[in-house]
Amino acid sequence: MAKKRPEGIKAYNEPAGGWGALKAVAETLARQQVVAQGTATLLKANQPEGFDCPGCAWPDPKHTSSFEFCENGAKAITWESTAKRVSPDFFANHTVSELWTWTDHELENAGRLTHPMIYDAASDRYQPIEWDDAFALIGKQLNALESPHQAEFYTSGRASNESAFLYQAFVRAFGTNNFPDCSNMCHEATSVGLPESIGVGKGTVTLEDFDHCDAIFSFGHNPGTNHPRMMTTLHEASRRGTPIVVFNPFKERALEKFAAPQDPIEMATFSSTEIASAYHQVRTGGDLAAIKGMMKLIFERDAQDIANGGPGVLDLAFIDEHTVGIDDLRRDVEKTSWEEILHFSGLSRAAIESAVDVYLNAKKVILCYGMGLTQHANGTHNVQQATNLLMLRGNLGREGAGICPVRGHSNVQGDRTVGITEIPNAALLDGMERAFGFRPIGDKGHNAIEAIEAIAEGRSKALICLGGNLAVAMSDPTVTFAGMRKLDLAVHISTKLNRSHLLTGKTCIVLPCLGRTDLDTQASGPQSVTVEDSMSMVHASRGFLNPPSPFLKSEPAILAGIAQATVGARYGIDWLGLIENYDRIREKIELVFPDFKDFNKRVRVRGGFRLDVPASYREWRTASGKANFLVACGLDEDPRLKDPETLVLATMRSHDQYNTTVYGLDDRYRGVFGRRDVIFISGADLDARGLKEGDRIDVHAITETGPARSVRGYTAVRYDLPQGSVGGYYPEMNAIVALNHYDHKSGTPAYKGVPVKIVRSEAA
Ligand SMILES: Nc1nc2c(c(=O)[nH]1)N[C@H]1C(S)=C(S)[C@@H](COP(=O)(O)OP(=O)(O)OC[C@H]3O[C@@H](n4cnc5c(=O)[nH]c(N)nc54)[C@H](O)[C@@H]3O)O[C@H]1N2
Ligand SMILES: Nc1nc2c(c(=O)[nH]1)N[C@H]1C(S)=C(S)[C@@H](COP(=O)(O)OP(=O)(O)OC[C@H]3O[C@@H](n4cnc5c(=O)[nH]c(N)nc54)[C@H](O)[C@@H]3O)O[C@H]1N2
Ligand SMILES: [Mo]
Repeated sequence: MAKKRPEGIKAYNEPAGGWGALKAVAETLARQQVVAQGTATLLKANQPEGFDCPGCAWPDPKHTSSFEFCENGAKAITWESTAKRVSPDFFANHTVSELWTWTDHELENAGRLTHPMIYDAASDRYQPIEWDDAFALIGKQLNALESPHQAEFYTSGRASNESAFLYQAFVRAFGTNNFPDCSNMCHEATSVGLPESIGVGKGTVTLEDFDHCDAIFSFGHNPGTNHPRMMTTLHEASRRGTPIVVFNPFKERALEKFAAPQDPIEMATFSSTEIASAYHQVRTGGDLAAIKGMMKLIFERDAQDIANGGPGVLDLAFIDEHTVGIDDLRRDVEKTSWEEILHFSGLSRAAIESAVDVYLNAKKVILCYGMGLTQHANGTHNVQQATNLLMLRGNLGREGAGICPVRGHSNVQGDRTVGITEIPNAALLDGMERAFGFRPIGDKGHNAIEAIEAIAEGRSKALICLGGNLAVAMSDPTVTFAGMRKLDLAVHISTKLNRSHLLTGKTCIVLPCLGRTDLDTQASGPQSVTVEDSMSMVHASRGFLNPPSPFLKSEPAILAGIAQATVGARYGIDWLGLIENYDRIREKIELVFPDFKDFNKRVRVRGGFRLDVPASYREWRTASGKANFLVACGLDEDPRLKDPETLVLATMRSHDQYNTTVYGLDDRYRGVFGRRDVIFISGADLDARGLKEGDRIDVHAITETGPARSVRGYTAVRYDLPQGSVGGYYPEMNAIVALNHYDHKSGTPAYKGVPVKIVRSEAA
């Protein structure tokens, strides 16, 4: 007889996508009380005349105007176009202390913010404030700081190019480079790692390359949930017979089996397509070992082939002409023992051999990756070793081949392109001088972790957030929350209420803004904004819904208001004039970044245009002028993992959330319904601890310094995982991620590599 499973836990045997996805969308529409115009909204997502879906950064297929169905895109859109409202009445009815007791889901589910609000400590409530008064107060307080470096300016990746550019111009005119950014918590290992390897911090492939590749390698991303439109690409590739080799400790359902909702036959016949041709359940943090193992074999096969009179298996022409460093890489890989490789990767030698077979059989390989590679203490090394693997066979800068970091937020890549960076280079400073007539300072500013450290230590006293939910997204809520409560000034430009808004310091202001789907009308009429997707395509996005309240402003309008009140006429910048017509902002973008030549013209062409990615045509903007094979010594991500009692926890997204936005409590593809208080753990690890599925457990972070960090009373869910690897949901699990647990090359928090101990709950 089957054992009874814990409440809400059952195996999900359906393919991903399919009817389950359609049903989920229907339920979401009902839950969000989406008004009639909202349903039509879905049809305008990612259309040439429509808006860019705020769901993810996967590119749109060229020349299509057919509707691309995406369950999680639909959730993101309906969540924004909901009929629910958070009005001044709402705040009058709920104190901040009361709201604090609400869940993250309940806070955002209350609806769209409708008025600018300011916190009143005496009544413990947010109260309405006029826009101009809010701007004046913000300007006054920013100018009262001893130094501009006492302020932090956070960006979340939904901001359009226009708002991000205006923001950085304002902050640089104000006088600091403190630009913590959600990208710092996400693909920073890419932004730091790839320039060292190939001279550009972006992916090299286009969507069309997927039509031409003959193998796809996928490391550490979950497209069925986080980039559902990527499933169309993988589904097509699989049907063409292209092998798809997956490395992931979790058997993500969509990577196993997918039914395309746009495929009438699969829908009508309840059939589906196998996606992964091979699924390697690498140990969490074991990718470096797996990739080095692959490279070790490739060198061995090369030597064998040459010994047998063959030409070898490396692309010597590419290596000679385009790269440096292969000898150092070969030495490092040769001295890495198989014993270590198998131990750290958790894979068998046969598995690694089979991956190499696929790799060597393919002439054109694309390697995709996500947070499973970047959010580790050695995240930058992971990215660079993956790049080495491609370079050995010249799988860069030619059709059907290349590296494909799968980005997060819909415009996280664009925000960086247009100047959100704490380390401005000379080109940016020159460009700013050209466009605005002043040269910003070049000192390094704060990234996300440094910003929180500065806030926690009281060195930074003001925080402006352009979107996002920094407090909840960041590691270590104990330190982060306490720091944010000490701020003299916190300003949140947001669409919805979230926990960061409730960390009220002295002055705390929430400014409601338009979202992607809303019509944005300025003095010259309706405006479009632009975004850049994961493959460097820039295109326009225009919302069309009536804004949720007449009191909302667009992000650029809010930023111009703050800039005007803070830096005013300093440097003679006409902030308010710039927003009358966003073409004017784009003209400035073009002046700063020559890559945006003829921006206003090119963005009006259907489908937009691609920004220059020199590595995609084999031009290497590195110090050596070549692509660099880089060495990462050792395989051990974290010495604390040596202890056999220690498990490594990956904190991940469920199928029903967008980062800190929790839409609902189901994680359908992983078979979890109506709850999030679970830890996924292998049968072997349960047995080793005398535990069984359903037991209540406590998870303790292993820390040498600082306070003990634990989450308690979670339910153990037996899961097909490599021994030693466990998983839990973000953001809840941030409670056990120390602030100083990050990749020291890039500053990316190691959210996927948290050393923990798991014991029977004391609360049981
Ligand atoms: N619906 C929805 N869409 C989203 C988001 C969302 O929250 N919801 N978030 C957006 C953002 S900002 C981002 S950055 C992306 C995130 O998209 P993903 O990169 O897919 O992020 P995660 O869900 O955190 O985890 C990815 C995968 O990494 C695997 N993994 C964990 N540790 C390891 C490891 O050590 N090695 C390997 N090989 N795999 C590992 C996990 O099993 C999981 O399948 O999605 C974007 N799109
Ligand atoms: N443990 C753990 N922590 C993680 C991660 C992880 O995998 N594990 N992932 C990390 C990653 S990859 C990322 S990107 C960060 C995400 O960090 P953030 O980007 O800071 O967080 P989000 O949850 O995306 O932000 C949600 C809020 O954005 C606001 N918002 C939504 N749309 C708009 C808009 O159009 N304009 C404006 N101004 N505001 C808007 C809403 O008010 C909403 O409450 O979290 C990181 N934290
Ligand atoms: Mo992200």
